[in-house]
Amino acid sequence: MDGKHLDICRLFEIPSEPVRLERIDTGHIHGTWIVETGTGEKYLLQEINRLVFPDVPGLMHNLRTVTAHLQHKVSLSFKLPFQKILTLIPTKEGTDWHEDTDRRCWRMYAYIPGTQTYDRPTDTAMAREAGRAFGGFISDLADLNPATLTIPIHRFHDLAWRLEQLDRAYEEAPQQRKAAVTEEMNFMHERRERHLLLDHMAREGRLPQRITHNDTKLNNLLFDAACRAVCVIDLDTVMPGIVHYDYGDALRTLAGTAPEDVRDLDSVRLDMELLRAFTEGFLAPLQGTLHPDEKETLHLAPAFMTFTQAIRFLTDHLAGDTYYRTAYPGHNLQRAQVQIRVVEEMENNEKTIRQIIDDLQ
Ligand code: GN1
Ligand code: MG
Repeated sequence: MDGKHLDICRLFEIPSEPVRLERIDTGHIHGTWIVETGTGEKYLLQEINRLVFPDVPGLMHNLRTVTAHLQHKVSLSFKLPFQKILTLIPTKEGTDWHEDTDRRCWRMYAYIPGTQTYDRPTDTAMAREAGRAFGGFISDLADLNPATLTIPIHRFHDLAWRLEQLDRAYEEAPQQRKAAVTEEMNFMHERRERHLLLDHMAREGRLPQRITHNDTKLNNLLFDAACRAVCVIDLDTVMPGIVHYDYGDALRTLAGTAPEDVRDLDSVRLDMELLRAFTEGFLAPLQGTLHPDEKETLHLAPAFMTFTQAIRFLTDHLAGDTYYRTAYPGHNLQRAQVQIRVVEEMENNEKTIRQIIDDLQ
């Protein structure tokens, strides 16, 4: 057991002595531990990845602002009784995070008992619930002024910039790595114009800016035993964006039939029933909110977001795996190859996706 982590836990406002820690590794960015106290309560300790989030005060300001806004919705009974909001536990000094002598930053959350995360949906009911939760998240934040938030990561879903980053990483990569990604690089360059369309529209202000979550993978939702989506987590990238980011990124992990890093690329397919169920759930809370231009272009979002993610994984592979946590050499390349397969499936099914969206209007 790591004494240092328990010492950190003691700095937070928890009613009894922390005694046990268990690391969980579902996220690719921060370090996360479940903390158990002598009296059996649980908390989540997180070390903030400062390479990814250098502006910790800005990040924590966003978290505080967004969770307070959502909590206000609960107090007005705008939420269903089982729905929970991520809750920060302050330090004993009353701050939202602790910076230690090594400049490492730590924060703590209340643990929501009886819940778990899933990397893949078990059925269409779960996909529909996920849709409802992420669509509801955008709708709950529609009356929060975007100007109250800082931008935690600039150009996060900016495809043109991601493509530049990819080209730079490729130029700077060792020859051997370059040679091994010829097929993937060709794929990215063949497809870039097609996917830049949505990027251009967002940049030119032709699509409304909303507060979006921006990291809507399925495992950023907590589900209870009845498979209801209880809580939206991982709020670090909440910032102004377009609805396409959340719709598209969610389908990347929700509608593919295999994990994000599966070895067998032939197992990667798109499950249109999961996609339909997610879309139903997502659009319901946004009924009456979306602009016709958003509805007209939403079908482009799944391939756009998956393409952007493929580029990010490939860039990190070329740059020597400095961003995403990896479990083995080539892990990011594997992830990029899976995303490429998903993009192909999404492109091939673009008409059907459009039909599904249209049928739900
Ligand atoms: C990261 O933190 P996590 O694992 O939920 C990443 C997302 C990617 C995702 C890919 C801040 O999310 O943008 O889509 O990995 N978060 C950040 O699985 O870069
Ligand atoms: Mg996460």
